[in-house]
Amino acid sequence: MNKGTVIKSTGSRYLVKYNDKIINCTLRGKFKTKGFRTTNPIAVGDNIEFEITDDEFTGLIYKISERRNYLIRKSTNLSKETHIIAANIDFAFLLISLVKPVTYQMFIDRYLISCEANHIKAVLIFNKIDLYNQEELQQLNELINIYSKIGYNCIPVSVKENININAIEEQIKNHTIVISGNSGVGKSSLINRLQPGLKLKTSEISDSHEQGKHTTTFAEMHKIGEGYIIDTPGVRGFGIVNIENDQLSNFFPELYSLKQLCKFNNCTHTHEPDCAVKKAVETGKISISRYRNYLGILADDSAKYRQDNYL
Ligand SMILES: Nc1nc2c(ncn2[C@@H]2O[C@H](COP(=O)(O)OP(=O)(O)OP(=O)(O)O)[C@@H](O)[C@H]2O)c(=O)[nH]1
Ligand SMILES: [Mg+2]
Ligand SMILES: [Zn+2]
Repeated sequence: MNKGTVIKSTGSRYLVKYNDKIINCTLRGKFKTKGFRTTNPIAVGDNIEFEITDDEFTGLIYKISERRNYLIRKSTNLSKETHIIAANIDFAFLLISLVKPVTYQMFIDRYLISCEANHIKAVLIFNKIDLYNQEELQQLNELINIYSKIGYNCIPVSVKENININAIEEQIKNHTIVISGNSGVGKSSLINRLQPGLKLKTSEISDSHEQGKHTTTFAEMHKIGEGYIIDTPGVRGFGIVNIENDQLSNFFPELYSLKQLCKFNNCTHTHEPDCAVKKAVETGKISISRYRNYLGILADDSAKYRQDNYL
């Protein structure tokens, strides 16, 4: 049996990197992921075992190695089905833009919760700073302030104007990275900037809606220097998977770190007396926008299943 890594998946076919070759593989039989339903049993980044079939460049996948971690989201409206975005990653980059298109803070928070729950270090990259006006630059500063204070690396960049791209290279080094974000924020453009030879397809955002056009349609892993970066299709929302309400606050680092100081050890930081989190919100130690998003996700359980409410 040969061991390889999935670098692209198009539903029924998988491109597998094996030494310096690319093998076009299919699955042998049915693969099920334990514990939940998913639209894709094998994701980009999975290490698999396969056998070469008729010719040198096609193969059959027999086995997936255990995943170190994976990034997962709900796939469609009201669906219980989930989609594994990528597996075995060192950092999850979230590419954000404050204009054309606007990334909402609720989207950022849902993404971060998913990363925390799956033990993946997230990095927030704010792109298109060349387009920001005074007000948007102020908003940028506020967001960087909020998120860097609670431990997330924040990198403001302009892919277009080549500003601060070296900070991203510094973060990639020899790691494996997945990059996510709304359609049109510049994920593929960033990868082209890091490795111009790739010539990934990009397109202008639409004039009327200022939204991306879903240009990238399949996740794919690309080599960048000594590391790897997985480009993914843009998404509108990031549905949280398998997190119960009583666990939710554990995935907000600033809430989690105060939990011990609440009067009740099962405090949900909503109505309870002597709640250290509520006190910290009042004194401004915890960001009100983060706390509001926490309450929003808690209160509207069904929001976990509704795309429109992810914003
Ligand atoms: N002004 C400006 N435009 C940018 C910047 N980065 C990317 N763009 C433009 O944004 C548009 C969308 O870029 P893409 O790279 O296709 O976006 P994407 O995130 O890959 O989109 P999907 O594949 O649809 O998810 C393109 O027209 C880019 O030229 C930037 O820093 N500043
Ligand atoms: Mg793209
Ligand atoms: Zn509390």
